[in-house]
Parts: sequence; structure tokens; C-alpha cells
Amino acid sequence: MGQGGEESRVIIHIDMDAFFAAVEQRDDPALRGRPVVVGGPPDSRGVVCTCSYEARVFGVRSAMPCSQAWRLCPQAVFVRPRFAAYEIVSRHIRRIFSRYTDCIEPLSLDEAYLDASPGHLMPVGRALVAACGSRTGAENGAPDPMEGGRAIAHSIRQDIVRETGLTASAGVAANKFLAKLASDMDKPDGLTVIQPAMVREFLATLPIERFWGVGKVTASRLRGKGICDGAGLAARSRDELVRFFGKTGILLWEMARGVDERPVEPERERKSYGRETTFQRDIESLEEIQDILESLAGEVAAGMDASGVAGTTITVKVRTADFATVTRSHTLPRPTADARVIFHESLALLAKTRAGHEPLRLVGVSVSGLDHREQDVLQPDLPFPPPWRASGQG
Ligand code: TTP
Ligand code: MG
Repeated sequence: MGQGGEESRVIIHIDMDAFFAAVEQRDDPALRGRPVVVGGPPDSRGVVCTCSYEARVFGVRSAMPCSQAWRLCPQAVFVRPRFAAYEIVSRHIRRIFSRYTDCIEPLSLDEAYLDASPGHLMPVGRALVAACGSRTGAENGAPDPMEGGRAIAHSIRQDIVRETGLTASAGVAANKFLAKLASDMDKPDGLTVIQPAMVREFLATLPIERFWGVGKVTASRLRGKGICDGAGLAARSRDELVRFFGKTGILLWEMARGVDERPVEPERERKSYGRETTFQRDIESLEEIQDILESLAGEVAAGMDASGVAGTTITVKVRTADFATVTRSHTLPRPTADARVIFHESLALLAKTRAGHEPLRLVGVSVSGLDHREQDVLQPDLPFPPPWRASGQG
């Protein structure tokens, strides 16, 4: 694992701002400028998918019970998610990315890594980088790689606003870990570039929870050893970190030095459609889990419907309070994208897990074994019909 080549990569992380809530505000002018909570009804057992930045001021957050969101912000407008609308935007932004680079790794509906290193750029991307080089007076037309990345990220953000009426934040850096941190630094509607020379200083004060792969368990073990931030991590030897954390120790040691060699892994073809929810508090009631599963099944079906796909294998995933994860699958004779069928099968699979017998912290459902035949027919092309323009204020 050499460190060579780290500085020559240019990775962009793009993340849409308050994604579901922003789509709702775009499509319904009455919601603009107001606290909007996307999820279940305020008096339901549902959870918050996301909320607008106006609602975040009151402390409302993703995965919070809706009842709590209501208490924090009684004036919020609660809206049900419309997954089909989000899928359409998601596909649109992926098409925008593909104008610039051939190496795109979608992480979720609203987030992706792009490799914008010279070898991956499409002609539009190469032209932007070249123009950036001549503007900055670089010798031999070889501009600062990060400035090339900034120009591409800037242009992508402009395309997204113009064509979808929504804003995205972007981060540009030499690897995935840093690019993702960067996109979060100036949210919403921000663009942050982390130059290689800034990395050490930037990481020194970064809390260890923000390092890639550090969950609650690793974080509390690190803190137990007095390691609270990047500087604390960088002060430990590789051997010591490996002794405490095994393979994760190597990653931690590298990340503390700004090294992350994970490649951007393009998705050849989507293999499954799934939704899962981590609860803020563990849930033991079977009825409650079943309710959540029903809405997840509806969300999965809506996403599949918008993409014109159907699938044969239904999988339910549950994670118990002690972090044990179990999946149960069943394959149907024919592909389906029907919410009722997906829910019905999920219930049978749920019965084969510990749900209802012990507290769960996560439940999820997915459909795989996809049949993509209709997909192309259903792709609307540019520009997206602009309902957000009709009402003046944007
Ligand atoms: P995020 O990118 O985590 O959040 P966001 O886009 O709403 O806000 P931010 O500006 O901070 O990026 O997630 C993207 C979408 O995924 C979000 O709009 C709703 C959905 N989602 C859930 O349904 N449940 C969740 O727990 C989270 C975190 C997200
Ligand atoms: Mg987002």
C-alpha cells in the first residue's frame, strides 16, 4: 500500500441539500421558506426522513420520531415522501455527472463520488480543466489538479440548479474520505476544496467520530484511550493502532495522515432497490416494526416504479440492539414492483427474525433480481418540467 498517487487523484463528492424536503419545496411554492418535515404524520409512530433547513433551526433531524419533531417545531408542515419524484431527480443528477466523468459511484439517491482525475474526464470536463490551467497561468497547461476539480464541481452545481431547480453541495479533495468531509463543510449550497497542503492541519482538530468507518463503538474505544481527534490519532504508532483495532487500525493510521486509497467504484448496473431505517431508540413492538416495514415497502415500490424496474427477490434485514444483523430472503416466481406484494412477502420474512421478541435498532427491505427492460423507456429527458419556475420566487 504505497502512498504514491494520492495527490494526483481528484475526487469530488456531491450531496444534494435537504434532498427530499428541497424537492417538496420546489414542487409546492407554499412550502418555500417554511419548516418542512418529510416523513410520517406528526402524531404517528413514523420517523423523519429529512427536513428543510428552516426546520433544522428548531433541532429537527433525520431519523427522529415525528412526534418529537412536532414538539420541537409545531408550526412545521409535515409532508409524506414521494419517492418517485426523488428517483427522477436522482437519475437526472447522475446524467449530469456523466457529462464530466466516466467514473461515478452513487452512494444513495442524493449523493455520489466522482473521480475527476484526468484519465476519467469526458471532453467537457477536460475542457474545463484546460481553461482553468490557462487562466491560472500554469506552465505547460498543467493546472493545479484541485483547481481543475473545483471548476468541474462548480459547473456540475450550476447544471443541477439550472436543470432541476435544486441545490447541491460539493467537496473536492485527493480522496473519498476528505471529499466527503469537504462537501459537508459549507452546506447548504457550498463548494469546498481541501488542498493537499491543508490536510494535516484540517485533520488535527477533527473529532474522531468524523473519520470514515468510525461508528459509536470504535469512537468510544478510541476516546477511552484518550484519542479524541486527528492529532491524537496521528500521535499513535501504526503498530499500536493495529494492536487495538486490527485492520481498522491501519485505516485509522492512514486517514490520520490524509491517506485513503479506496477507489471510486462505478456501479455497472443497479442491483437492488432498498430502504432501511435506523431507529433513534430500539423498538420491540412487532406492530410498530410492521408499520415501519409497510412504509419502507411502499417507498421501495415507488422508487422501482419511477425507474420502470421489477424484481424477484425480497430481502428483509433486521439489526438487534446488540448490533447482530440478520437477513431473510425469498424469491418469487415472477418479478414485482407492487408495494402490497413486497409488504406481504416482507411480513412473512420478518416472522423468521427476532422482531417482536427483542428490541431492534434497524429494519430494512430490498428487492433484487431486477428486470431492467423497461428502464430506458421511462427516462424523461432534459430539461426537467419546471414547476418551480412558474411561481416567481426561486
Ligand atoms: P442526506 O444527504 O443525509 O440528508 P439531506 O439531503 O436531507 O440533507 P443534507 O443537506 O444534510 O445533505 O440524505 C439524503 C436523503 O435521504 C434525505 O433527503 C432523506 C433520505 N434519508 C432518509 O430517508 N432517512 C435518513 O435517516 C436519512 C439520513 C436520509
Ligand atoms: Mg443530502
